[in-house]
Amino acid sequence: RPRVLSGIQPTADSFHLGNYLGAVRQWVALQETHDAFYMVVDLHAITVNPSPAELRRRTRVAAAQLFAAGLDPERSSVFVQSHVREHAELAWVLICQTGMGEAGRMTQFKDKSSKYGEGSAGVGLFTYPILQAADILLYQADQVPVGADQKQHLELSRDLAQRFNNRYGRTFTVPSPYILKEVEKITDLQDPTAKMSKSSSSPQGILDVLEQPGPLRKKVMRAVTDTGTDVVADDENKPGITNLLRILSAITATPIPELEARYAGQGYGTFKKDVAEAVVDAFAPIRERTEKLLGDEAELDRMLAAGAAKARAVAAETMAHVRENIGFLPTP
Ligand code: AQP
Repeated sequence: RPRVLSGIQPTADSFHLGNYLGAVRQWVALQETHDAFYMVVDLHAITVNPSPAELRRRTRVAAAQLFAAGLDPERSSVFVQSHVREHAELAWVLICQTGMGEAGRMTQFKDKSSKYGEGSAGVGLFTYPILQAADILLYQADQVPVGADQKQHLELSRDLAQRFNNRYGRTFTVPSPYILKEVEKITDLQDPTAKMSKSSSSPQGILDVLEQPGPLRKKVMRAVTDTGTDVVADDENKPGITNLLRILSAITATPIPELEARYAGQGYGTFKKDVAEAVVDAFAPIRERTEKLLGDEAELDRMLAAGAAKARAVAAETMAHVRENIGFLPTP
């Protein structure tokens, strides 16, 4: 079976609809056909310096949501990144293979660092994509299911794998992105050209998986739509309606042309109501299961320990090859 790997940051109290449709739902589907590794990337989350209590809480909430969304601990290795020490170790090795200019071209760093003063963004934020390359290469992943915002980082992972293999002999599988065009960028409800994001969307622009039905419905009904009344997909002129069409299409597995035909002549109101109900119906069971899983922390931690043990076995093997190939003496 080909291997698939991906990760999600514990940087909020809930995942949002973009994380769910763009990433987590694919993860659940891929565990049926792939050897699957999925992690909560807490080493990435400390690039923005959360408090220890917040990080602990969010890491467990993130893990619980992954299981609640359908990841099966029998079929997927679900773990917390910091439980596998090799991530940090390989990141250092790869940092030493990366050019400053190459790292400096990453647009996510430019976006995220722009809110800090000149030169004040953390070095961790700068090296974030290199740690991400280590995450992927450690597991010899063939495919990495992500949203469109991760394309450039995946390209760096591929470059680093190829460079290392050329310099030190075949060590890493060169990974490919797995991106579903239809859901690669779910956008902010209030700013439908920007991606829905944990850190930059306003509360009105984001639909959280753990949110109650009332607020979810309200936000969809108040989503920015475009002038006109036709429910048709048109990225240029109707980004708001197009985003809602993509959401309804993905959740209900209905092609967009079929939705356009169904809502022809009905205006935006009925359509938005249906989108709201679809979101509420998709999220409610995940919320309920997440709450249940969080009610037994000891069991959740046991599930994560089992995932970490499976991950560690693979990571240790890759790291042993890296150490040997790069010329480190055998560990005494
Ligand atoms: N709006 C989106 N549409 C489709 N996919 C998305 N993803 C994120 N936003 C969208 C995908 O979700 C996965 C996990 O994301 P992450 O936790 O690594 O963080 P991110 O990509 O940086 O997402 P956020 O919400 O913007 O988080 P913050 O604000 O913490 O940086 C990834 O596969 C991502 O592509």
